[in-house]
Amino acid sequence: MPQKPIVFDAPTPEPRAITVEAIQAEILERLIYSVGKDPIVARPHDWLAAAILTVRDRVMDRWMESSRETWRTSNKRVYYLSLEFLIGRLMRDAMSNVGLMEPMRDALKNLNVDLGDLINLEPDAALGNGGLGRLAACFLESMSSLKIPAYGYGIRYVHGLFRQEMSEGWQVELPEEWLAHGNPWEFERRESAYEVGFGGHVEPVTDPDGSVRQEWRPNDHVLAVAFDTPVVGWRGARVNTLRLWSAQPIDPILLDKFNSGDHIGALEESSRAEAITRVLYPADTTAAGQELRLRQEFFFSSASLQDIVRRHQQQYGDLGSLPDKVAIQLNDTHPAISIAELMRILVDDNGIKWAEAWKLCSGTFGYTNHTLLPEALESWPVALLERMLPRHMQIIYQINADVLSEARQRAKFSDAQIANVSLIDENGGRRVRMGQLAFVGSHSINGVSALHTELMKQTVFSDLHKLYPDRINNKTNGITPRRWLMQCNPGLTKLVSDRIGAGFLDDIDLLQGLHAHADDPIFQEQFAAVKLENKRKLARLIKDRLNITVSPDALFDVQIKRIHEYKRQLLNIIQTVAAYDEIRAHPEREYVPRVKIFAGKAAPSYWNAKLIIKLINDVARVINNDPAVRGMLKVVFLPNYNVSLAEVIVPAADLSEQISTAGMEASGTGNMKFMANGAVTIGTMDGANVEMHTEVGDSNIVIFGLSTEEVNDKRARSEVPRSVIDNSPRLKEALESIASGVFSPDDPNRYRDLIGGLYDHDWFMVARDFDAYVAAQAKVDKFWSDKPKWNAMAIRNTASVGFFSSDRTIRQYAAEIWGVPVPKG
Ligand code: GPQ
Repeated sequence: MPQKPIVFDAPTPEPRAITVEAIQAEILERLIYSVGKDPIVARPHDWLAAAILTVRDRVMDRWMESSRETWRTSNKRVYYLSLEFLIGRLMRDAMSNVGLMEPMRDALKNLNVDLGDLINLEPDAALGNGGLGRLAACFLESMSSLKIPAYGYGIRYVHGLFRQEMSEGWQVELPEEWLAHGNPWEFERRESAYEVGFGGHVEPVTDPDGSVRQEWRPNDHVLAVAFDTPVVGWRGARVNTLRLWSAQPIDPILLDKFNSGDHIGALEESSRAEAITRVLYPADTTAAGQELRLRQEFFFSSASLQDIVRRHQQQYGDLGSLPDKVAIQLNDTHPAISIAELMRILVDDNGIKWAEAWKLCSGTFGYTNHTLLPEALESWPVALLERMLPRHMQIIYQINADVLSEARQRAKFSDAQIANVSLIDENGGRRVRMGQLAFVGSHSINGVSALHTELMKQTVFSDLHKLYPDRINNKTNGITPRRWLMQCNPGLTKLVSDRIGAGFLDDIDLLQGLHAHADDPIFQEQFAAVKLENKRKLARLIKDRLNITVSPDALFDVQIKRIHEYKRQLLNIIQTVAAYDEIRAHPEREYVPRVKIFAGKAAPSYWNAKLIIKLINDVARVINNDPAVRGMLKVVFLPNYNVSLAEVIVPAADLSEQISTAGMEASGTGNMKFMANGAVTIGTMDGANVEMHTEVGDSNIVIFGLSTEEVNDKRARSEVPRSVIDNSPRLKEALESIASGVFSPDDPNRYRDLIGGLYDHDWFMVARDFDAYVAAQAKVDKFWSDKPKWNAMAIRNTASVGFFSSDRTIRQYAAEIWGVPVPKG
């Protein structure tokens, strides 16, 4: 039954005036009437809550107006489904985007509260692991800034990504408690709750007209309750909604059990349901493979689709117009089960014919692939799916039958090709491949950088690409310049505005205007002075947290990201050891003083990644305490890397390490953040580094190492790298010192196997790229020693970053995948 359409003709309220007095009064009002605290006794967290509520109030009008407009104009909506949203803090972002920074600062000052302190008190919303989740957050902000009607759908994890602490240089994981003081940003929507089913069986049902349809009868239900957070665009252009689902029991307490004295059993259902949204899986680019993870995936997919379909029917009354009014983007395969769920809703619940439903479905979905790493490609045992989602398994079989018959008949595929495109992997236990499901159920499949998209066509999806040659397309990633330039680097923002005008705040491509000033000595000095100030701030943070003194005049050489063998923190730390050996061997030579800065989390079950963290800390201890180094080299590992820490480190970096094995980093987005803030990149021809090289020009980036083809070639010939090591005395010496326990006297064998792996197979080409990396670092030293040259390079990086704005990326998604207009201005 179509519901009654909503008519929005209420007048839009006039925006309230932004004056310090008004805001001050609002903060006090919020403190007293919403937080319930007397200003005399209010604690910092009370002020934070009052401040957030004040800012939130100020975006409400825009929020409501935004959604009214979409109902009124019948514009197409975009739904971004993602298991991760790595948002970080929201207050500064929201204040800055609606122009409240200064009035809030002054109003709080009048109340004897420091805005900066409050900003730093806000916990990070760390509902993601790394690049994939942070991309989702940048995209949401850009969609609001570009006035695209959009919703983010995800999970409201009670515990986001774990907190990392160090115990004698080892990573220790502790639960993260971002909700400990409540979350003033969110609105709980009890009225937007949906039942999500699991398990049970499928029954054929005969309708009054004699037709037979399948009906899923789950035997287990949980409630998905919506929590909404406003996402404010630049200058308040639009306010979209991030809707996160929380799992709750249908019956919070089983009274029968309780009354019979089984008090624990009475709560069983409750804890089973709540387990679904309790914690974020901490593995990045590795499929979790556990049943609870599949429950998470289906839970949020089903709730989101029920919500989308309800909203669509309420406005349009039928589902035939779904692809015209709805675009659903799948952020990797984590929500890919949505394809089967939408088919179930269309065919079983709404009686739409299979072929018609399939058209609606693939017209609605788009799928973004974020990695080619085989361990990340999700697949689920058929037996598990049959048990947890029996109807979906039938639907997947039906889809597969259609695809395979098309492959045989139209494309005349061989058996090997059929095996490649099949949704069922028949090797070693039957499994459903979520990448294949996402591909066939979508009209667009995109990669996240030019190289990655090409490799997708050649590798995982080569045969699907032959079958559907116009589906794969590229959308190179981007970052929001609001958070990653304007907010995190106010000094640079002001300098650039003073020089080329403030137009770049609204049109990032105007940064190109900086090229004309790149060689101006005065501008260079000012640019360097801003960098120095940011480095001082970081140096203070390093002193506070680690009690290590670093000189802001040294070159800050930074590698911050998840710890992974393919990202090659190991290459960086081995080169650090080689530099240390050289300083000790040749005390008479001159060196460029460097601070090697590392930060990043390892997946708790990823042993080698955790060992690499320990190695960095072991090397740091030895180097930082060796008087022979005379401050030429310092090594710093900053614990608990997160968005807020990145916002301090990135503006302070001179050198950005983007040194993944070619062909393995789908895009990278940290690389873009550093570029925006005037760091020079040392990197391989991998991911979006390739496009950065094009944008900034060969002379303003330091590229080294094997190409993707060379890597593949060496792997195919499975040659052993031993001779490479034997021919590089520097590498040999560094490896032998690490392997023999120079940095781990308490456990001399600690790194034997880690280093031994480089001799045996060296899958990630650490040994084979080593000499090229050392040569590239020597080039960096040379450029750094020529200050005008370095400054010009740094300025040209900022000047060239426009292409890497997520506004550009989102415009391309809008035009080429979603078919939604982006209003001008
Ligand atoms: N990425 Cl599959 C993640 O952060 N997590 C994941 O689970 C997968 C990919 C990253 C990828 O490694 C980076 O190269 C990309 O820049 C990033 O996604 C965003 O596309």
